[in-house]
Amino acid sequence: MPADPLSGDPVQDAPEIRAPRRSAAGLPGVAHTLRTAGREMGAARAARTLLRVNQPGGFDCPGCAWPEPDKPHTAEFCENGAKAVAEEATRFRVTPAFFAEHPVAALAGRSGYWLGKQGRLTHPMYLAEGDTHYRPIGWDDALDLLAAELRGLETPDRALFYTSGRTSNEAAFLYQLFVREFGTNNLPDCSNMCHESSGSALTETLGVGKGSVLLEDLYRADLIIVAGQNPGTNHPRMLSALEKAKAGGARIITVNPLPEAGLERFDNPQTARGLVGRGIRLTDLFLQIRLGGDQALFRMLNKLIIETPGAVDEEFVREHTAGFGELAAAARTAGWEDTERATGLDRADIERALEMILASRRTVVCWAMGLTQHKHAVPTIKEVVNLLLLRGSIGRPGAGVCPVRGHSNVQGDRTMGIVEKPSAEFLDALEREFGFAPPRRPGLDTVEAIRALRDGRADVFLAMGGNFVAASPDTAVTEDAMRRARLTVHISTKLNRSHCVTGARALILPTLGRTERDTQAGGDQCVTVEDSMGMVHASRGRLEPAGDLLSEPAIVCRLARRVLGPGSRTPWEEFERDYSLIRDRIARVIPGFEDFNARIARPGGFALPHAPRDERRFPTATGKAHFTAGPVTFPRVPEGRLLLQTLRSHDQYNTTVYGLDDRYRGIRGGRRVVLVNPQDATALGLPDGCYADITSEWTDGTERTAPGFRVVHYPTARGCAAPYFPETNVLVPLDATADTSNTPASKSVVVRLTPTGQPG
Ligand SMILES: Nc1nc2c(c(=O)[nH]1)N[C@H]1C(S)=C(S)[C@@H](COP(=O)(O)OP(=O)(O)OC[C@H]3O[C@@H](n4cnc5c(=O)[nH]c(N)nc54)[C@H](O)[C@@H]3O)O[C@H]1N2
Ligand SMILES: Nc1nc2c(c(=O)[nH]1)N[C@H]1C(S)=C(S)[C@@H](COP(=O)(O)OP(=O)(O)OC[C@H]3O[C@@H](n4cnc5c(=O)[nH]c(N)nc54)[C@H](O)[C@@H]3O)O[C@H]1N2
Ligand code: SF4
Ligand SMILES: [Mo]
Repeated sequence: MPADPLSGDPVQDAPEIRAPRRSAAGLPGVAHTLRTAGREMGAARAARTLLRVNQPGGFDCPGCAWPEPDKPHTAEFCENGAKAVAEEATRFRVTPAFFAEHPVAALAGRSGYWLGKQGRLTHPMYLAEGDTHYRPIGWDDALDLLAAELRGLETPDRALFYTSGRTSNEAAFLYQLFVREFGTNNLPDCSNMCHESSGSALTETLGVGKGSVLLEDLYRADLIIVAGQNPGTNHPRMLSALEKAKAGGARIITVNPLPEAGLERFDNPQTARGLVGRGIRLTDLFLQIRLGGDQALFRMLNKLIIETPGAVDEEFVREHTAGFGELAAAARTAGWEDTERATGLDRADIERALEMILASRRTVVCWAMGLTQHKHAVPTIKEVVNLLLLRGSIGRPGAGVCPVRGHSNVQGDRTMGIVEKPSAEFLDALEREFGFAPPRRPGLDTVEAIRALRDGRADVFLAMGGNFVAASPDTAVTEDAMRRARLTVHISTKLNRSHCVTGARALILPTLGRTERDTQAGGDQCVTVEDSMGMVHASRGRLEPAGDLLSEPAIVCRLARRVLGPGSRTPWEEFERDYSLIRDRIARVIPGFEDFNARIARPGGFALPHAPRDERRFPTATGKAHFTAGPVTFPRVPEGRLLLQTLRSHDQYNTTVYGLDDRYRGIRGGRRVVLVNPQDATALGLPDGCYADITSEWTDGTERTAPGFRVVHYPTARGCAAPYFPETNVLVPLDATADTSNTPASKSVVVRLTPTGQPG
């Protein structure tokens, strides 16, 4: 059996293939939830803990960023939320004894799945230069060591400060404050690989880089378009919201190369009918689009809207927008032949979509990684905005843009200033409040950070959560780059690959998760998060901490005091003692957080202001919403090649693999599968169940191979293929990124499949 060149794991994990399911959740989902949670957490503890997810006084689900409804049920979580909780609240532990037993080189040979299953990190650990094992280190020594390294840098810009999106608002605010007081804007984050394209497109066109709808808007919509998103797996409770919207008369168009289980049918496990019945059909029109065809689709729809008398909301366009003429001129040139080629859709389907759009006064478009991770992601999302502007569906109840965010607080982290290219207003506000001059030079994003490490322009890499080497593109290049660092440091809850592929020296700083009690000198603390719809609320964990852990805010405060010394006027010690003092400062720096402490006392929290939604005000340079009209593009794929997207199975959270099954897609017991349209597979000589190597071909002539994937004949769009990440990140070239947002284009990789073995 061949070994994976990076992990050394056997690559043929012999997945079993069955027919995909058409509906999501229902009884199998409930059974699965209880089984997983019980195994990791123990049955009684699991039951007690899960009852506090998303409840007032409880903790925020560490899964995705989908908002809670105002009046929660007693069981306000989904199967994948329960898995996220179980993964964090597991009984298993990675102790100093574990590290004594396993050399780092051996850990680097294990799969991410195995590493994650070992349990929670319990002690700070240090890997000295040339040493074979991590050894325990005290908190003071660990932080002294890191501080000395940072202070010794030639310039603060030689340090990189990554953030993943689970970090609370309080920790994120302190972290960026420390990093800027230290003197750099090098704050790459997971958003750079995620919704950066949405932020870029929305800021330019609407003036606010966030979604403009609340849950109530979904319930009031006439039409919801879900493009490039798989909510059944990644935002499961969105299906309950879609169900409710349908009950209120909404229709749903799904745009996706894959027929995804939940969007087809949904068995709501919180209703008796959903548990035992056949579920409700959610999608009214399924547009099985080719990867990367969305810009062409939306441009054609916009052309048809403009050409239909009375279809454009002229009053809205006149009062609130600029650039209509340019869009109208560009749209005129859109032709059916090109549109059909780009989208793989036929004219009749697009015309049916048009009818549904024209019949709707209140339209919401939801999207996720299917739109953001393409070379032309930003213009694609701008084309979505064009459609909503043409119809006046921005700043009207029941209508708007809904980029559905990933990590549970990734949106909040951005609001708190985790951004490598901060606005001048934000820096001015920090300067006023804290009395230091923040650096004005733009910092490095994720891809630029990898280049800096690769090229010897950075020495220290510090991560607030996440699994940078596994989540980032071009695994071989990224791992090589990381090995060139002088010191790599991870503030983490669970063991992962980033702890095994390190710089010359490495530290693991174990931290509290959402589910755990956070006790400081000032008493038990809560933190806050912001969901995908800009709702902010408190989160309070109750479980006993898993080991000798410090909270994320405490780690930042203690590090900041060591690095900045007495010269810092920031009251780091007080911030560590009492998080409400951090919130008082947030309230003074970030608009929308006035009376922060008082307002989180209210169950459900509060909504941040959103000018386009609340008052049809567009804080762009011109004060208007902008139509945009760039050229339409789509990925070209040479003969005999396929266009590959890398996506999530139902049994993972990004790089955290919960299990080896993708129940909805009929895959069991393995992850190295690639879904291919049966006609394409047959034409390429790839029988169902055969094994193949996947090789990506990049424009500079370089090739990258991921060996040993089982080919699954699957009803995806023609010309397209889909395996899971992170195994296939090795195929995504570092330079293959979206224009403007620099997000890795991990949903459009040109590949060829080379058969290596017959069906087993
Ligand atoms: N259980 C679970 N929940 C999660 C996560 C997880 O890993 N596991 N991750 C979290 C994070 S960080 C994020 S960002 C979100 C991700 O949520 P999603 O974006 O739903 O995640 P993906 O699995 O990447 O799925 C992309 C979807 O877009 C479709 N797609 C791909 N390319 C195209 C295209 O060109 N056009 C169109 N129209 N569709 C396309 C795919 O077929 C797939 O259905 O989920 C969050 N929630
Ligand atoms: N090919 C490909 N690559 C992708 C994507 C894709 O679709 N295709 N998606 C991209 C996207 S959308 C994203 S968001 C990124 C995700 O990139 P990351 O956010 O970097 O990765 P995760 O796998 O979510 O990080 C998991 C680790 O976070 C740590 N952790 C968990 N909870 C906590 C906590 O509360 N505090 C701290 N300090 N640590 C914690 C644990 O140690 C765990 O191992 O991956 C990106 N990479
Ligand atoms: S939808 Fe997301 S936030 Fe809600 S319970 Fe499920 S994983 Fe957690
Ligand atoms: Mo994400």
